[in-house]
Amino acid sequence: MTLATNERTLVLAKPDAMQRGLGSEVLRRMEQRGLKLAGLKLMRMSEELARTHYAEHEGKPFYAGLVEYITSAPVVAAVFEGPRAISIVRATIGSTDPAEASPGSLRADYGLDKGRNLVHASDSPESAAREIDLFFRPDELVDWKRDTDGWIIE
Ligand code: 3AN
Repeated sequence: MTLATNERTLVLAKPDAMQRGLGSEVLRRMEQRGLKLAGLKLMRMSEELARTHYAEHEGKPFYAGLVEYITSAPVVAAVFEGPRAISIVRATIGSTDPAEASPGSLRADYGLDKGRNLVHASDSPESAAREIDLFFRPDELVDWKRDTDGWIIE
C-alpha cells in the first residue's frame, strides 16, 4: 500500500465565472472533493501576466481575444494540493469544450462556450510548477495538515 503522490495545481476562476458569481462554486467543488487549499487570492491579471500564462497559444486565432477576456475582470487564483491533484482537478472542471465535458463537471454544469469555460487548471506537473510560480510567491503558499490528508491510497 503506497500513498499516491501529493501534487499542487493552479486553479483560476476566470472572469466569466466571476461575472456570474461562481467564484466560490469553483473553490467549493475542489475543496469538497477533498483537495486542500494551499494558496488563494483575488487579482486582476495584467496583460503581461496573461500573455505569459497563455504563451503556448500565441499565434492562434483566439489568442488576442483570450488575453482581452482573461484581463477583463478579476480572477480568483487558488493552489490546491492533494494526491493526484492535477488530474483530479482537470476531471472536476471537464473538457475545454463544455459540449464534451463530463456530466457533473464544472464546465458541463455551467458552460456552453469553449471561449467562456469558467475555469483554468494546470494540465501537467510542469505547467503546474510554472503557473504556481507565476501567480504566487513561495511565502504566499501555506503548508498545513488537513485531517483527510493521506486518506486516498493507490
Ligand atoms: P484548457 O483550459 O482546458 O487547458 P487550453 O489550454 O487548450 O484549454 O486553452 C486555454 C484557454 O483558451 C481555454 N480555457 C479557453 O478559454 C481558450 N480557448 C481554447 N480553445 C479555444 C477556441 N477554439 N476558441 C476560443 N477560446 C479557446
